[in-house]
Amino acid sequence: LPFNQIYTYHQVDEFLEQLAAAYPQVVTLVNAGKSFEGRDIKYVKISSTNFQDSSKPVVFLESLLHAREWVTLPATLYAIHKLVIDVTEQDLIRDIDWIILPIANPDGYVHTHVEARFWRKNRATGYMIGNLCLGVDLNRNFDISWSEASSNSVCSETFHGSGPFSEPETAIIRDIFLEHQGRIELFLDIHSFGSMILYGYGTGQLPANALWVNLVGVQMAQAIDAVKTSWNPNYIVGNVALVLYQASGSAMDFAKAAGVPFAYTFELPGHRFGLGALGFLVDANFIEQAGFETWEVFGKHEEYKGYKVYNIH
Ligand code: 0X9
Ligand code: ZN
Repeated sequence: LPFNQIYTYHQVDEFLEQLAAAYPQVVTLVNAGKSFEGRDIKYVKISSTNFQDSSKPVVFLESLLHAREWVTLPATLYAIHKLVIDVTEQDLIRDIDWIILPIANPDGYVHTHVEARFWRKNRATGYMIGNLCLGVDLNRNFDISWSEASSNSVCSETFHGSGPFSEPETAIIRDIFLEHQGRIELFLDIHSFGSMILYGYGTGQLPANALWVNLVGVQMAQAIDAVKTSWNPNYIVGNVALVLYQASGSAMDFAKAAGVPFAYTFELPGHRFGLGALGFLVDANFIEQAGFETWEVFGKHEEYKGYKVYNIH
């Protein structure tokens, strides 16, 4: 699978199926359930010991919770590639088990390919006003501080749904956290854009281990900045509610509440000539780069030392 283009839902699905068939010792493909429109939401478990050794920490990577943020897909696909196909850091599959969910919002993602490139939310129709306005912002639909800093209008881009986990897509992610509770040490919710590594609760509080979370975040940013393209800015690391804005019901907040000590929202870089929403467009030159530079946070983990720092929480 070359990493110089953005794959469709079906292409990703086919890739995951073929990967699981070709590497049955290492890859377990899980069909976690169906989206609102009935598409399968699949993730891979990657492990040199078939996920059995519960003393191993788990790293959970997820992309495309927001449909239009296409550049996040090569980041998770490249991680899969480096853990299964082109393994250059053996210790990463020896010491860590991985959960990687490339398309968290399949209905929205398909919609951005066939209908509306800048669609963000899922495609839930149950909230429509006549035939106006649909979709829930999945990153406002988790139960932590639900509805405190989000919209109750279905026409809003940050509509939080009728209640926590009203949407099948967020319930599926919740269940992944609960199923592996106690083992997930690091969660990256990969978004775009803005070149940011964000942590903390969406309503402004910081977790008790915030100093460590900041330290690891800074190390991750340095690892990426060391190889980034000249035209992209350096990553900014900080408290999400200060650096970006307040938001309740996010996946990152749920991760922390479910006991994940290191939870981040990544905002990958935007299109270099994209102003406003055009930042979501993908620069062909950057697709490959987006994959391998995000991978630096793991591939260069001797500097990053993420999973070693976890022992201190
Ligand atoms: O608004 C979001 O959901 C994320 N930004 S995006 O441009 N990709 O939509 C940021 C979420 C950060 N989390 C919190 N603010 N809690
Ligand atoms: Zn997003």
